[in-house]
Amino acid sequence: MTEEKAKKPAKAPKLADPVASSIDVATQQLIARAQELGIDTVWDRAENMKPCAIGMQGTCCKNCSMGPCRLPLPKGGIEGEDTRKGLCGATANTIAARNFIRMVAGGAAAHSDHGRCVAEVFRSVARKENHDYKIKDTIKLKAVAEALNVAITVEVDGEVVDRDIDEIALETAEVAYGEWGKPEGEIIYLKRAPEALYEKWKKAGVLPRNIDREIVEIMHRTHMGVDQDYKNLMKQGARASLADGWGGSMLATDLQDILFGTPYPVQSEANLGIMKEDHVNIIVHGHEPILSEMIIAASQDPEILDYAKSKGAKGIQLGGICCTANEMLQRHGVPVAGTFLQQELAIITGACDAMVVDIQCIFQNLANVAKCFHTKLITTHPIARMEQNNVLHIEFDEHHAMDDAVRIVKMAIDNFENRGAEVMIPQQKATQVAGFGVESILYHLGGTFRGTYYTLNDNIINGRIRGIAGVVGCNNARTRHNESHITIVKELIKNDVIVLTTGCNGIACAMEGLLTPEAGAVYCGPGLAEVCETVGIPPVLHLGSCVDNSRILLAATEVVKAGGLGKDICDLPAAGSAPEWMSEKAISIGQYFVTSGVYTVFGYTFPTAGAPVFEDYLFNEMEKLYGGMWDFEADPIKHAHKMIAHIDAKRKALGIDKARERVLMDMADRQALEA
Ligand code: BF8
Repeated sequence: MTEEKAKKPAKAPKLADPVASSIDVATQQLIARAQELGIDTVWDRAENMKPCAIGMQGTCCKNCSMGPCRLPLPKGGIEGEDTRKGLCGATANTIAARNFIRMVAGGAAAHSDHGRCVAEVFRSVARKENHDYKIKDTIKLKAVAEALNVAITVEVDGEVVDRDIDEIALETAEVAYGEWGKPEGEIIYLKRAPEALYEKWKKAGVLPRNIDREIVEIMHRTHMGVDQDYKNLMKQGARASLADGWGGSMLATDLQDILFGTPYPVQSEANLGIMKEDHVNIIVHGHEPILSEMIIAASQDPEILDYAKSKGAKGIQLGGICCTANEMLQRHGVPVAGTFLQQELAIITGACDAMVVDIQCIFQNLANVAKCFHTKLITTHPIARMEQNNVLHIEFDEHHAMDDAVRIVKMAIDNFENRGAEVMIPQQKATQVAGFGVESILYHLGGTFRGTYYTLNDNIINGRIRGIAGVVGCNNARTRHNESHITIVKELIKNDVIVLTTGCNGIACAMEGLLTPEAGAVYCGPGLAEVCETVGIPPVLHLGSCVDNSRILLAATEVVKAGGLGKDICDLPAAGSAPEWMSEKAISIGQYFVTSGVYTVFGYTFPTAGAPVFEDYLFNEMEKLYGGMWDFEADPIKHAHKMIAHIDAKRKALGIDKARERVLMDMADRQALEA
């Protein structure tokens, strides 16, 4: 290299175009604001670092130090035999399958370890070792106990009486906790699935034994020189995904509902405009409601509120980011500050007095952004710390949870007076109704007297509702923020497909105003609009955080049980989607949807494109085993229409594709349809 070349000044980093980065005006404004202040955000970094093409194709193996072995797909594809192989001889299929199921393991581990923490808190409450948390929902406790084969009644002197609730809680806690590592048997909740589906899993040999074992086995099988058959690798991927969806995630949801209350519809708001200039703003970010529940309680304490007022604030404004947002929203109506991609922006408002984080989806760059403002960035979880020295760590311990929460909230209040002049809170926020779940859908669509899913099924059979879509998942800085989420959801509801949402899709829909009953008349086809108006529900039902995708599995099971739409989840006119996915958790969720019989389409990119044979196995062959399969479509309109085409094919198979006279069906009518 010549001296002249070596001295060439480094190029200034490129800046993202705010309008091209997001469809949301508040987000655009704050990206521009960050650029004015010389602070980089995820969108700027995405401009300056392109992803590795071979990694994106799923065919880079770095599982041993002879590699990384990189097997890119040749331009124009493979002609004839695929002779690509790594140093050990691993084929593109083996490498892509290993990488894919390692993503399943990562996602399943994240959800399930979250579930384990909740199970530990629940157990400490049941053992009466903990006084800050209490059991809030004893009805749910009894339902969960029964699902875990724990008796809720007992015979006394020949008479069956209710069992003591503390005893039920204790036994439920022990049984639930055992699901992570019991030495024998299978995950108990698998029996909650439709019988036909359980039998399919049994036949395929994928019934998970316990949660931890299936994740560990993925790490073993994908170690250098172990499993070298992509079909066999995927068998374990399917098994571990079930351990997540019907195991760790479902237990997380259930135990959270028992401890903190089962969600019912609540009205709230969404987007960065929920922050208030004259209030202490505390943004809680992450996933486990164990932290956020206590922060909510502390910030509502009259003494703490007086303390905030004594420091010149009018009150305390809590807001959530990511799935913590969804947890606080669905049980308390706490407004949502933003999606995964908006986390840096909450600090860039200059009005965030504390950002409190626990686990998952947290950018390390928050620490760098916080350095530019007065914001206290507080990590709280022993497994999720940051190296930067401006980050405070207050370890949240369930045994003195309230004390920890009070300390954190007071720290935010004390920081209120340190705000600089650079406050810029965007105006944008939208009204939303969230907090739906298996139980509330039962009530809303079934009514007080018909508390079942029959009415929903009748409306599907009649054709008012064409089908059901589960649209979930992340944002991704490689695609325009929220654009695919919103385009796909609007296209679905326009075509009378009711949408169940969770995670960052739920937040995106809230920001767009799709989570209001009024959205029915504005965006829906005539059938769905009529249902929304009659029942008073939004066309997009927000079911919570990403672990709450388990609610979608159980809602689908309830639809099967109500009759008239087949005997298995794969018979339903239903489809799944993650338009802007980025996380390993999304792959695990997608896989347990597929293994449970759901046609599941991912947007942006698919991590197996470099191994067409393996990809074909996921996209086509898997359906023969489980009734569900993967698909990929980056274009949001085509993506929605692939889902609608699948829904229509299922309607045809059920014989409900022809326009019918709209009659309320009774059981005999439904049975006749099934025959
Ligand atoms: O678990 S949707 S970006 S926040 S991973 Fe993360 Fe994705 Fe958002 Fe919740 Ni889920």
